[in-house]
Amino acid sequence: MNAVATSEKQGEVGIITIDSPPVNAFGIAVREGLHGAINAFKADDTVKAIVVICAGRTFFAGADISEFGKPPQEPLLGTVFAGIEDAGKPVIAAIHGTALGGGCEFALVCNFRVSVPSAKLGLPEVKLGLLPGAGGTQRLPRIVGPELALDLMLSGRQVGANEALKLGLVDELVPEGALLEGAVAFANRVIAEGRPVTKVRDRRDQLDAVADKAPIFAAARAKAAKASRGYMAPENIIKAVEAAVTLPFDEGMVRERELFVELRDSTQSAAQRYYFFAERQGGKVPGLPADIALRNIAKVGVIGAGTMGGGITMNFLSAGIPVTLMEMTQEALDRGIGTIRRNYENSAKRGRITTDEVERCMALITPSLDMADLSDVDLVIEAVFERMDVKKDIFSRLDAVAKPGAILASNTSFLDLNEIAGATARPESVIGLHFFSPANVMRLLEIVRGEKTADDVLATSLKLAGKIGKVPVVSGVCDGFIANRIMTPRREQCEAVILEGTPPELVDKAIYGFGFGMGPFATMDLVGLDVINRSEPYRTVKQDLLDAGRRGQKSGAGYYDYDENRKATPSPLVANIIADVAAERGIPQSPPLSQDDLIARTLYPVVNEGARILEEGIAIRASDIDVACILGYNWPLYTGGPMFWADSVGLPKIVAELRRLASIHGPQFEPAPLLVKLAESGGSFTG
Ligand code: T1G
Repeated sequence: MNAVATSEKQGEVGIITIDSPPVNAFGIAVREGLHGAINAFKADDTVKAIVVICAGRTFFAGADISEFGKPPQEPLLGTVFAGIEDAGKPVIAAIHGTALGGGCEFALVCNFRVSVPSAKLGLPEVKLGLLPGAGGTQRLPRIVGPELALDLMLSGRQVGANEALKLGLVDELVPEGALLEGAVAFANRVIAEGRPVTKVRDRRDQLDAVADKAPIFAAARAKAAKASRGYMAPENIIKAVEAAVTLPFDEGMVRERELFVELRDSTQSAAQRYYFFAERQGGKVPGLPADIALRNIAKVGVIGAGTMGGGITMNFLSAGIPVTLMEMTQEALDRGIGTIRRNYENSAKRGRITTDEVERCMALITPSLDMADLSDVDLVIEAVFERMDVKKDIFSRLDAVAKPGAILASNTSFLDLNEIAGATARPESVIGLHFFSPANVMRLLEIVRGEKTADDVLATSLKLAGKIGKVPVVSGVCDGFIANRIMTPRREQCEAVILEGTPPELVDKAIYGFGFGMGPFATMDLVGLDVINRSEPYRTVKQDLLDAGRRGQKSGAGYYDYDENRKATPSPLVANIIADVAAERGIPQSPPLSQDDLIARTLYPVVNEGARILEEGIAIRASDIDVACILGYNWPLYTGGPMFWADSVGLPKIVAELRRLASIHGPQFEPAPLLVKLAESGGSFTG
């Protein structure tokens, strides 16, 4: 045993308590302590049953993700679990909080599981590019059957204790706050009743319940092909469950280990484990005192009830924070509030919230047509037109009515926040809160720190981000902040290469094949070419298409032609327009680029922009850039984001290609000094 594991006896019940903040992950200290304690009780004949419980906020939350990639240290989790299985006496898992991954697998090794009703169990390894590698793929199907086991492991979703009880994942629920008492009482009953000590490994009833299992696996593969295109882990999970239903347990465990190691050693899993921590780094700002006093945000004002203002409002309503929602006209206000209600009602129809919760959220809205109504709120978020004159006017008037200490935030997506702050007498209380549309769905929140933004305003905003379920990334002030700025080169290069002779459908194929949800031209057709149309000082394909009435899918034609089912086909007319524009602009033609060359041409400049964002101090760390791209632009998670991906490609290779592109297309491709420095020194962005 050791500091994290303590043992005590209550009568014939041995109790092992593990206390390893923050989440009792199975790090080496926990494994050593638990293994030692189990062995001690195994050898103690006065102990007739063992209860394992965790202190703090949760039962074991799984393996210690930070230990992956380091040399494995005995006792491995498998060794600890073997000790449990061979204890020769009943072992009861006492569950609270979130028994996840190895924590859930631990519970499955135990002979019995008791839980408080608020606890949740799950096998989320797929989110880390892994599979449950401590017997979960072999034991879970033996309890809930292969079909539900596949659903739980492929989705990584958690199940509440009540559902777990129904599924047989938990044997008994005990009252909240009385977990240990309940578990010990359960143990004493097991002893008194002389209950047979069954092992999950020996059960086959659920495996044999369905004779023909082929359809189960076919359905799982079909679903994974859609939901997890490009990810390795789902197929390995499916293979491991196939082993569970076809092989004896021990052979199934060997197969599970093979499939787990393949994933553990993959770049995809390294990327997804990196991302797990990256999301949690975004809210950490060097130099911000941990004990800084935060401003109290009890009431929020939102100016603008349009798409963004309405979505922003919902974040606060759903977190139980009242919002005064202000618009210029009653009609706009009614429309905005109507959209909010419709959104909530749609969620209720899908069973995501109850109708009571819809009404509770709607009751938190105070409609307003007068800025004076914002005099009692603690934070105002402006979400109106992206025009500096409009924003400066609003902030100047807002400054006059908002109470002292109120935070004034802009949702601007690219305007200069310092200039906006300059329109007020409280620049220290001005900050950017850049939500991504749809604001009530997208988890990314870029928190834009102005030159004069006070530390407590920044700290308050970071805390608030967590309260409303957002993942914060702190950005300095520049055009486009982090996500929009870094992804601009991809749009620019995609639009450039079609003028050089590579058709849009090949560009879309490359970007989609890399792992983005859609190619850029298909996306523009989906969104509508007229929705975001920058006016350029030269002729563009996009403007020609708009002039020809080709506004995208909604008009039956855009970069592609669409049939009545909106099936896209390349358009000869578009090809002619592209050739025309290229000729008029004197753009040299070349054979269509290969898929690899298209990825280099369109995404290496994104990496280069990321290096510049770091050099300028706009982003605090490379992983913040990765979080912003993955959450803001659906950059494929299994690559880790542009900066992690660049490290996996190799920075010298990227520098060489950028220099080659610069020699052909001009200095905009020249690699940033930081990128060159890291490439030449063998460094990395995310190492
Ligand atoms: N390993 C290491 N650190 C972890 C961790 C883990 N498993 N889980 C959380 N942390 C850290 C986290 O980085 C943060 O640190 C702090 O704990 C609080 O986390 C063999 C191979 C448990 C639901 O995937 O889902 O088991 O930032 O901010 O919102 O088959 O953490 O404070 O320094 O998220 O209350 C499987 C991952 C692992 C669970 C709590 N397990 N964790 O959420 O707090 S692989 C998981 C979570 C495995 C086996 C396989 C959540 C949480 P810091 P937090 P939270």
